[in-house]
Amino acid sequence: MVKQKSDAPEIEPFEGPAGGWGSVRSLAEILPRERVGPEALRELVRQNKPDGFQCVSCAWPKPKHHHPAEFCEEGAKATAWELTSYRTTPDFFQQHTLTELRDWKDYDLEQNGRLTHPMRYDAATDKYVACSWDEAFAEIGATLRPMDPKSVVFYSSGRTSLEASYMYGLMARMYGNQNLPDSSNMCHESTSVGLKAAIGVPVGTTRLEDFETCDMILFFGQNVGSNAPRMLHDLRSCRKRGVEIVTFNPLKERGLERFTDPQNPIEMATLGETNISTQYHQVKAGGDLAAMMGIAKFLVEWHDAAIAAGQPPVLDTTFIAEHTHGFDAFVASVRAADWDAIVQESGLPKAELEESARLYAKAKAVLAIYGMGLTQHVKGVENVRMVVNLLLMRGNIGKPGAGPTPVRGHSNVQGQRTVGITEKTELVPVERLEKQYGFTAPREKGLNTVEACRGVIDGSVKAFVALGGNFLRAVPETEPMEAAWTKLDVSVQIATKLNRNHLFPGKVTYLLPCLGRIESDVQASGPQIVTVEDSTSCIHASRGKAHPASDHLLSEPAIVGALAKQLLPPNPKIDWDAWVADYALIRDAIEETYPKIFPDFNNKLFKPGGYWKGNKASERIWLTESGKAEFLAPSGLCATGFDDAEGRFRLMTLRSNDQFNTTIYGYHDRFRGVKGTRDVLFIHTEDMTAAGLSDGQIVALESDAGDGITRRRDGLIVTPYDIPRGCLGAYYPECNVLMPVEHYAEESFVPAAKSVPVKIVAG
Ligand SMILES: Nc1nc2c(c(=O)[nH]1)N[C@H]1C(S)=C(S)[C@@H](COP(=O)(O)OP(=O)(O)OC[C@H]3O[C@@H](n4cnc5c(=O)[nH]c(N)nc54)[C@H](O)[C@@H]3O)O[C@H]1N2
Ligand SMILES: Nc1nc2c(c(=O)[nH]1)N[C@H]1C(S)=C(S)[C@@H](COP(=O)(O)OP(=O)(O)OC[C@H]3O[C@@H](n4cnc5c(=O)[nH]c(N)nc54)[C@H](O)[C@@H]3O)O[C@H]1N2
Ligand SMILES: [Mo]
Repeated sequence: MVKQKSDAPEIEPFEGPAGGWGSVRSLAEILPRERVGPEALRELVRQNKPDGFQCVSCAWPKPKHHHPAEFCEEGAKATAWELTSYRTTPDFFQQHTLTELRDWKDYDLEQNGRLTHPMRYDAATDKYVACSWDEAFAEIGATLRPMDPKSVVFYSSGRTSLEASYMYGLMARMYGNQNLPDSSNMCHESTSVGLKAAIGVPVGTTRLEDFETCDMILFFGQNVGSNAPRMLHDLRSCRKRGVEIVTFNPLKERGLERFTDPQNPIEMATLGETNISTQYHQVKAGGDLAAMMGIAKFLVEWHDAAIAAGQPPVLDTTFIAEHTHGFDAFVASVRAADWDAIVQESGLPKAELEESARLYAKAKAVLAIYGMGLTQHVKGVENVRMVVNLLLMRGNIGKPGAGPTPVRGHSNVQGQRTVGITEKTELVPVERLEKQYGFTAPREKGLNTVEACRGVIDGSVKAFVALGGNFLRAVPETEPMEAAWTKLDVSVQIATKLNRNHLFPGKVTYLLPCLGRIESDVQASGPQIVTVEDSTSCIHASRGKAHPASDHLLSEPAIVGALAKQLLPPNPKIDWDAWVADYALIRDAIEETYPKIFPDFNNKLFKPGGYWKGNKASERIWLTESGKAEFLAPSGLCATGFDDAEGRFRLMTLRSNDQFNTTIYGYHDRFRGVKGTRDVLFIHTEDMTAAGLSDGQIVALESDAGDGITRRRDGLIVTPYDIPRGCLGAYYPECNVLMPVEHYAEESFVPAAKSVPVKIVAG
């Protein structure tokens, strides 16, 4: 593979819709880009179907009645990325030192292709060298066994199956810790914390069917066209029924504006398109608390007036009385909120908030869909709680067509939590595990992602095992983290492709290549399936059929099983080899640990649309402390957690439509009109002029967190854009270098990636 350069940058507005011919053309570029064979096309047809494999991209649910092609442009990219014909072989590693590879871009590292052999880092030559699996497991085991379990971290990224995740969490607990941070700690943990406290379940309450019965959608901070494009079909059907879609997003995201269904020949031929949002409010980054407070304030005012005039109530007083707690304190805070402050903090005129409140006041069933625009703020948990407040005011939880609908990220990130990947003791059935496996499980809370970062930096974390992901690149504080990584005693990375995390070795370092979910996984008992849970709590089987990228790959369950055998003394109650030989036995074990969630697990795997694990809040059973759904008054109106100051901007770190998290598929962000570069800085024209900058000028950003630490990102192209004043946009992960590790959401510890305090400096 020749290292590729990005093209000459070009930035101009994109006029087309989401989907449409643009996505077809994009597909026509992707498949050749990865030089995939005919097998990839065969696999695309099996994608997201009941006997096929579950897409390795996002967690959006798969419908019961699927389309002929049940994949989107992004799903196709993810499939092609995994089935690429490029390979990163021992020969490649012979030719490049890690020092040299650290100059490569994320794109070039992954584009180099699938890892083929287990590799050990050799400090003398600064290269990875091929080794045998036995050698790898033996040395990792010998190094980790005598270590203090508290100094070892077991990270996982949300793609890993339920089976591998269950084994991994169990292995960590038997080894002696709950240091199980996962990608969800950087993502929807604000949801898990906020919803659990408010309505007693850590997940959304809705399912795909609810899109058929809602009459309004509130849509906050999720970029559907790039990050969950299959949802566009559901939104389009909603629009055809006249459902109002009211969107809050600082940026005009194309998928939230217009969509042409690539699977609809008439729409494609006539260049027809569906308008998605019926109202679009360009709220300031961090301004949603204020915007929602404005809507709540209108509702309360209209309710008071209606009652005074003897008209029907605007608030659902019956529901509130029967099902909720904390209403009076919440309403007092709504009454006390000041309109000028609401307008100032949201960045939205009062009339716009009134328009959305009008629709909300008359809607009968409302879905509130949201993503990282709410969760990745210092007040991310309060954002989630405020969504719940709004829904509760009109009884919009626990009835058809209504409820909170967080859009999860990785394809099994929600499922990992379900089967024990968590640092929190209260989220695992510890006693059941102890009985099932005859050991004493740790009770001390483990490390989440932010705490793991602190531990790496201060040296208290001495070993790091990663089941997938690209931790170093995904977390804040890039430079100190990279420097500290090389002081680790052990770094074990289980991965499919080479990424930047792999280029920072510890003293003992292994890179272990695994099968991807699309590939055929044959064990002693025959071909295996794995399972995943989608964003709506539906569990699906996934059967990989593609030929593995190399004969030397092991599956994730096989790698975890082999590590467990090394780390733990023999235990008559667990036969790791038998589990690896037949994953149905792992599912039996999962069923034994979680009998209510997985009854008869092995017999329900292929249900079209998945099988639903149930959700008490959707039945209006509230598993909260008070036994009711909880209102909570927010502590303020601004979610950023820092004060505004002269020259200080709120930086949103964004995904393009040509990346999956730290995996960069290419340098085009079609919907935002950016071509050939990721080094852009989106800025309002007036902010640009006020700062004396010009279009196309190269500048740098510096952290303005007031903690005395210099963090800097150079080489950004000033790009005037339709973005609220005082806010900036630039791409993740390149801008993580600007994020302080201590800038995270209160309670959930999610890094606050959507409002990073920065200032613009000369480039
Ligand atoms: N193709 C593709 N699919 C993906 C991913 C990917 O990288 N590529 N990543 C996966 C993962 S792990 C996740 S978590 C999801 C992420 O999917 P999203 O939740 O869509 O996350 P982001 O792309 O970070 O963008 C969030 C949106 O929030 C808006 N926003 C930023 N700040 C604010 C704010 O303060 N208020 C409001 N209302 N909006 C705001 C941004 O303009 C942007 O449109 O997607 C998953 N799916
Ligand atoms: N600034 C900023 N930072 C962010 C975010 C943001 O919006 N802004 N978003 C955050 C979010 S929501 C998330 S979820 C995290 C993502 O953090 P991670 O989940 O850690 O990162 P990914 O980029 O998804 O991981 C990509 C790597 O996973 C490996 N991989 C791919 N498939 C497989 C597989 O099947 N098995 C194994 N073992 N490995 C595999 C490949 O080697 C690939 O290089 O980043 C977070 N960081
Ligand atoms: Mo995520």
